[in-house]
Amino acid sequence: MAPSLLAPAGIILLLLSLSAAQPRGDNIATCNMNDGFGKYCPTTCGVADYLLSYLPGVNEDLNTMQRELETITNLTNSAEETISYMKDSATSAQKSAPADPYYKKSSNMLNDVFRFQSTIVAQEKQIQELQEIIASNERRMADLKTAAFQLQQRCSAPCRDTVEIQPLTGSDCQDIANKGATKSGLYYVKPAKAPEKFLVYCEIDSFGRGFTVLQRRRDGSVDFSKDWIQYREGFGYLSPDDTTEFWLGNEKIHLLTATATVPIVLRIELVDWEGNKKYADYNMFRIGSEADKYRLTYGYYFGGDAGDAFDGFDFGDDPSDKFYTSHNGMQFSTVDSDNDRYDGNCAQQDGSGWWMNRCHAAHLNGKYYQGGRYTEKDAGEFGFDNGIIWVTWHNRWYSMKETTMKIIPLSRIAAGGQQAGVKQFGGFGDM
Ligand SMILES: [Ca+2]
Repeated sequence: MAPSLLAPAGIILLLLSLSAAQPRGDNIATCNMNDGFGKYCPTTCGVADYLLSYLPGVNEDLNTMQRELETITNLTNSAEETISYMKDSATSAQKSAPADPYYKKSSNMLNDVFRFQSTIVAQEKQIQELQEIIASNERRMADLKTAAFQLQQRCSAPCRDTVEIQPLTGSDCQDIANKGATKSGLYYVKPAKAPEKFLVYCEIDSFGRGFTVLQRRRDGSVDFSKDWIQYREGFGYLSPDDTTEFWLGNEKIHLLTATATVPIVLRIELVDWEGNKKYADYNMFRIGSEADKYRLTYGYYFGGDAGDAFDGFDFGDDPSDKFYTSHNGMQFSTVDSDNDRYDGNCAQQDGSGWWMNRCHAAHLNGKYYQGGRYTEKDAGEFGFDNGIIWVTWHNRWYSMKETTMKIIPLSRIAAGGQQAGVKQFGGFGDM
């Protein structure tokens, strides 16, 4: 009897733990920062991350319930067998009860029968209890499924009610600006060969230039140590007021650049920990397809005051330093996809995703170091975790405070003159 009582106790504990877990899903309605969704719209991987974080727990709970139910079924079967046996015994005892000479024996047998009958009643009661527990478990599982379904529905349209998305759309932000948009914010774009529209942050300035923003680092609030799929799909948060960190996603960057019919300029903007701002422009910027591991190519360094770090840097260790730290033509690497020119895996060493060579002189997805300074002591799981690098500016291992990667058609970059571009850049960060 004892083991059969232990099992329901275990189930009750399990149910308690499930009911305790359930309200976590309900918090998503408010999308609060502490519950995985951040302040604004998560990118695809933000939602996936959140759901995936629940998956192991839910799977384990379901497996545990399954096991408990099997145990109960076994116990029920064995109880039924016992009852059946008891009934048979009682019947045969009654049948075999002879007349007077065997009165005493018969009486004993009858007592046995009564005892068996009371046992049967007790067993039946227990079976009923077990059946109630099963029914309750089934109800809980149904509730859990409903909750999971609601969670999925919420995640499919995250936070739209709290985020202002501009109505104009276009192939990119310049297209949207050309249609008359004057306000920076979140817009849907659909490049020529994109299967569906997707959300981007458009930085639209007073010259009518519409930059499509690919990457933002601001405060280290988003972990850039992500895998291939996350870098492909994008991660972090897009915000209408440009306050959050994100990687737009390699597939989207590919669609925005590779299918463009005009030359595209990549503008990189950097802010150091003293508040100084610099930039670098690359013309004919293009990211290849996933089949080509999102290879980075550009035509030439188009200017800027931050220096041409994409061209590599002579660190003074080896004559081939510059060659092996250049980035033009490099494929994208992540912790789980090594496409670099190094024996090891640069992305794994740095815990990031980037167009690694062997390894880099520019690395804007590196680890975020508050204050910008770091040393060999800042070793990660696999080695020396490099910071956010644009080595041609500070000429040493210095990690940036803020970075932006954004694109615009070449024909518009100089609208209002290159000086205007610099002036515009001076305002970045206060928007
Ligand atoms: Ca390698």
